[in-house]
Amino acid sequence: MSDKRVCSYMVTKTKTSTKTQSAAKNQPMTVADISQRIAHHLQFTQGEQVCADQKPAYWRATSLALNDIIVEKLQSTKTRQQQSEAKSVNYLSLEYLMGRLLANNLHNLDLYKNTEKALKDMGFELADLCEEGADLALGNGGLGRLAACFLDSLATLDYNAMGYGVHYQHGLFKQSFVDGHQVEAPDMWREFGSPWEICRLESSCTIPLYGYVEEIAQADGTTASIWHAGKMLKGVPWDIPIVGYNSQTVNALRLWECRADSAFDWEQFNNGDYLNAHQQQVAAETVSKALYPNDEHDAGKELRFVQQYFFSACSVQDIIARFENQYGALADSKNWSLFCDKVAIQLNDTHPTIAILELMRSLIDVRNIDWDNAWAICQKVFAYTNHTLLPEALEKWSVALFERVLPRHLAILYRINEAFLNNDVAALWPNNDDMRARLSFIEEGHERKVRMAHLCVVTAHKVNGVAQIHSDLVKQDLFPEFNQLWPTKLTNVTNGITPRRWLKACNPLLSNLLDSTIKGDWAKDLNRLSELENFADDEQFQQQFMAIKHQNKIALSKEIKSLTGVTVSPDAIFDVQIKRLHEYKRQHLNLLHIIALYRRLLADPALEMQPRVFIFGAKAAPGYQLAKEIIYATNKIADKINNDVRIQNKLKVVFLPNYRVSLAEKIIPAADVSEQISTAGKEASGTGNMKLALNGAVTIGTLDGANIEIAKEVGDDNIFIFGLTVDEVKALDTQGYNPYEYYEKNAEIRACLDWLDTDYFTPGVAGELSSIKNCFLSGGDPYKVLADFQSYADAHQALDIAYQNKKQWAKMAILNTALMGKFNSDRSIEDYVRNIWQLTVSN
Ligand code: 26Q
Repeated sequence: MSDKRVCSYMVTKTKTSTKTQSAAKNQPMTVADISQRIAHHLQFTQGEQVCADQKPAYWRATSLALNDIIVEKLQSTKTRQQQSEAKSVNYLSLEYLMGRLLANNLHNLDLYKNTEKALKDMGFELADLCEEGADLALGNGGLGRLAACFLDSLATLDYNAMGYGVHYQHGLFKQSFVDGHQVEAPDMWREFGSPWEICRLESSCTIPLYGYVEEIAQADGTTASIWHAGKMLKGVPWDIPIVGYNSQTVNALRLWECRADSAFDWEQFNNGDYLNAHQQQVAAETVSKALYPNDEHDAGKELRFVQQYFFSACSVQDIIARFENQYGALADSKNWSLFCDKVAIQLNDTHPTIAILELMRSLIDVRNIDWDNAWAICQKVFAYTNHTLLPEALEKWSVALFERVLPRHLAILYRINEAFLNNDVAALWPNNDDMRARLSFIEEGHERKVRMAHLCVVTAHKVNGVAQIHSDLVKQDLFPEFNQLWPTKLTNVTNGITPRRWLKACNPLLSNLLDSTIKGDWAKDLNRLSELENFADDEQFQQQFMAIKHQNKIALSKEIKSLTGVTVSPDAIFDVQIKRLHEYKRQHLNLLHIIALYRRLLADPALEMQPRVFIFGAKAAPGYQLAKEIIYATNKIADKINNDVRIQNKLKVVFLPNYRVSLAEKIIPAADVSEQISTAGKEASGTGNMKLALNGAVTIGTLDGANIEIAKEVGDDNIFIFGLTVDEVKALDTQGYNPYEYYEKNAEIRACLDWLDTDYFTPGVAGELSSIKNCFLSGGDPYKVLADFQSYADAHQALDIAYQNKKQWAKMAILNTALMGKFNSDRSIEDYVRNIWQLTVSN
């Protein structure tokens, strides 16, 4: 690893002619500086071609020009961080949902306005150019977007941080609808390269796997383990700079691309087996080829296991190399404890768990550190975040697979497990085989499996949930025995979102109003928004606030028209449910209620009701049949409703295709109502709930995840809470839940479900939507949709009445924006820093 070589390369690079006066003096860039830099890239990088659509070229030139500035700052950050010797946090995540970078990087560097001017002189609208690049969609949903928000906050707060991830060739699939069905196409985010990436070839690493372990007796009576790997992979890092907002810092997101190890294959090549050597290359590249599109569900595939290991091993090797580069060899015993003082590693769910075993292996086998010291280091360095209680999402890998791919790691895992069972478990529960079996890393049975979460909890010095209720349930229901063993280990860090992307950049009209109303920089200190409380009753402010909402709704209406062909009125209530498609998130509860409203309108066309547009955005995992059927049903029902003249445009339903970060940025500023309707106890936190409320949408939601904390912040008058609580759901389960009872007793539920058996929504094909009815009835309705239906419908009625009172609604919307300060991801990061990572600022 030679990071020093990287430095010298960068120094020469900054001496090129593009470096301008203001950059050298660290002053804000002038419009002329920016124009000059863009022109430079148009001429030399793009090679100035005349073509009809020049937008892509200008987008690229602008991005490259900005990246030059960013890379200079990245280098000065690295120098400063090394000099300060500040502890660093390494965030290990298989997913990062970054979205587009141009607008955010410009805002964070305070270059947006000047770049806008520079481009205007060249005949372009910056806002248009910002729509050009593909989203970086290297993630599925909440967990990946959280990682992206955290990187923004870490850089904004001047912490020394590195994000580690996978350089997937294809991110999350692109979604379209064909006759209402979801169709997936590969994402090609870097088909022609990305202007934001820097390939760090000199920091590449080699990763062994497969093969066997040889035990060799040592003179001192111990045994040494030598792993003879059967295959080698090469990890090539690509860095994406992460620009802090109004801060000193540019950190990096380091993404690993998998290649075949050329040295390894050279022999084969020399032996004349050229094609086979090529085959190796192709096989290796599949490891980082594509993101697994499952969320909340364990895929259980060998390639996914190899992907997780490859990523974890590259990251651990890199962390050690960076440490040794700065502080000297880890094999030197005085540096062991220093490592713990300088390095924190956060595991984003159990996906990177193998990093624990890889660090143990590196310390013991490669650096000759003894077991006890290696274990002590791991326990001090690692912490783990849990994002789910759903049993199907808890990762388990077959022991046979583990043994074949990572024989040495499995041996280490066994030894950690033995020590844990014989020391910790035996001390609290002596001679208790039942407890041993429950807590063991190995689940016995027909196929023996490794419980990844158990290794995480035993190793980590802190384990956190992502909202208070979720963390309480992690303690009570998921890991009660671990909580008994180590009462201070399990803790909470409530999630947050970056106000830079989710207000400043995506909602410029509201941002301007806030700038002119609030003292200080609310985008850095979001609690300042509470000053708005003083304006919540101010009629003039209410009008300004709601006029902006209306403008944003007009813009979204145009987008809806162009994406779906459906005309919607910006005067209607925009009611939004945007998130991955999952039974537990209950898009089908929303749909059932839409069917009920439609029936009511048909029965009484004069029904007093505010016109409403229901807006959905959701991708279903390609293998998740029922989720795909819910999408299909929604599209079919939408079709019928949108074309039914009898209901006089009082109801519209649109399912926007290809929901992703950049689409969220258009929907969220235009939302009046935020649907957060998961079965209580199932949604760990949610973060869309925070984004929508921050932009002045009023929540209709259950007492689940962060909704509970949102309700506490905004107060009961400014949120519509409905449905069973966690305790009531548990009681219903104990008593035995019978969805047929609701079907039989509630005439509206019965009529709506029976309607799905007809061909009303699918002309000529009766029964096409019966699967939806069946999931409520014969399927047992595991997520209690029918039990919550009436309460949900009542809450919607209350919401409809509240919306009729323009002033009351404006006040609610303003207070939602005003009281979201807590959900700044900067606050989450400060919680992690204080309670888990113990970092100091490096500026
Ligand atoms: C596991 C094994 C194999 C393949 C895929 C997976 C996998 C991938 C992604 C399992 C789970 C996920 C993602 C989970 C997720 O996004 N959870 C969400 O995390 C958010 C951030 O904490 C919370 O706000 C949401 O409540 C939670 O659902």
